[in-house]
Amino acid sequence: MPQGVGEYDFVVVANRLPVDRVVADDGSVTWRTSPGGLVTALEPVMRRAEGAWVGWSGDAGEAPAPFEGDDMHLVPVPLSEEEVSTYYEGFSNDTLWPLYHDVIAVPTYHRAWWEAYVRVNRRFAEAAAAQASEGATVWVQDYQLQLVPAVLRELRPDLRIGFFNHIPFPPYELFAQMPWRRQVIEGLLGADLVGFQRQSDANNFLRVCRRLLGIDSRRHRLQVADGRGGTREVHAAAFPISIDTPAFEELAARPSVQSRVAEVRFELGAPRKLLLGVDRLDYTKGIMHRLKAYGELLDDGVVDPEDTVLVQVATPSRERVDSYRQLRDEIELAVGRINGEHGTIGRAAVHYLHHNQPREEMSALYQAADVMLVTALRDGMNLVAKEYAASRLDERGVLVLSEFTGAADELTGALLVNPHDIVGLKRTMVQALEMPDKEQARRMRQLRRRVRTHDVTRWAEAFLSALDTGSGSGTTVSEAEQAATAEPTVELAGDR
Ligand code: GDG
Repeated sequence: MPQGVGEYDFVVVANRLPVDRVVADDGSVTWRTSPGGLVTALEPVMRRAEGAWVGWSGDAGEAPAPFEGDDMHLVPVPLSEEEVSTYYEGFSNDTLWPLYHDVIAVPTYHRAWWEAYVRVNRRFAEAAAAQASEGATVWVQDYQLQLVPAVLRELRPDLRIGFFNHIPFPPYELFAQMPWRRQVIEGLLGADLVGFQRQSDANNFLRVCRRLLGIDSRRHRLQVADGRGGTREVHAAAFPISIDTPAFEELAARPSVQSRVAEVRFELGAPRKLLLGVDRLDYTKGIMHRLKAYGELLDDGVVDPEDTVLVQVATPSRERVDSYRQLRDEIELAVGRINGEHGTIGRAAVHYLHHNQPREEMSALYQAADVMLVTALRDGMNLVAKEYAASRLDERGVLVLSEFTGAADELTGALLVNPHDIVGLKRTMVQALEMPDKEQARRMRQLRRRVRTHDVTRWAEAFLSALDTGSGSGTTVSEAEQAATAEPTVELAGDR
């Protein structure tokens, strides 16, 4: 009989619980749903499943006792101040995040951070093992918890374990930098199903397994040792995440949001054209490239600040990590320069908002924007691109979308750009600003069709049914693609 059997048939394990702590004036504590890509995506799934969610509350120190949230049992995992800085800000956000995003920033490798990562991953796995019923399904989320599947399997071989990676999975040549690369892969291989955003991410993972561990894969299946002298199968495939499309449509149609759309444009001085960027303030999002292109269009006189404005929402993120502080300074310097040169009294060229917007305001901004700029240098999916499409009930607006986002594989109605090519980006921005209504409608219909037929419910169902049956297919990797990447295994000293 497995140890520590709990009562929940479905358990999500994620770095964060989907809540923020709110302290009232009288000192009483309540919990409010918090924004963010992962929460936005899983909230509707959890509501239906009535399972348990294991995660960190967001506050360092002792964890609160488990409590009931909206139709789910919430199980806080404690992180000390030191672990927030080593496991979370350090290894997760300053080692893995830059390494998995094409080393746009230089990853930092610290042994003490790795040790904290191992310790905290074990803690999450133990907490999940204590909640899961006999034979339960456990769905582990994201790069902060890559060792959880293997620890969980060791503790509870009876479980069905899925892992979904929300961020890109890097090519072997970059992944190989990591001193603890074998341990990370072995951690992931504890799962029955490892899901990725894009086909190329799944390909990268399979290639890393082959080169580092010599594991052969037939189609998208890997044969790994089961620890009892036999083998078991691990399935790797792409499951592109999406949004709760009906909820975005309902929000967009609300009369209060509709009147806010007109108000936003009026408050911005009734510009002829409004461009919008919405991102967490992160170096992966290409905010500087976008500002550079926009600034040059103003300098060149191609765009007139009298009739065109850019609104950039840059939500605060990871503010204690150095590279994020530096980026904030760079962005604010660039915005200041553009406004200094092209703004007039009462009319800024760039409206920059560095604070969280309510959902209603986000919807109004999406609907007010003629051009949505998503210029990420690397992004697992990018939900903002999909939210923009879902919000455009009027079938107007143009999405300028980086080819380095997962969303670019699906949103063929967008104008695709390489954000590093500033000339190309400027040209595409002008094309978007000048696009006739008819072409806007044609392209927007494609975008909307895609997000309506492929919403977050479908994503979760596809993943969970593949996990359940072991036979399901995400977007699987063809044998031809795998053959094209066949390479020898590397054996280097120090890999253990
Ligand atoms: C990771 C991956 C992947 C942002 N500002 C506000 C706000 N948001 C919401 C957006 C959107 C979410 O946050 C951001 O999601 P993204 O997908 O754009 O990016 P990441 O946060 O980097 O998410 C990403 C995602 O996980 C899911 O797998 O797509 O590639 O990096 O939903 O709307 N929401 C509100 N106010 C804000 O100011 N209400």
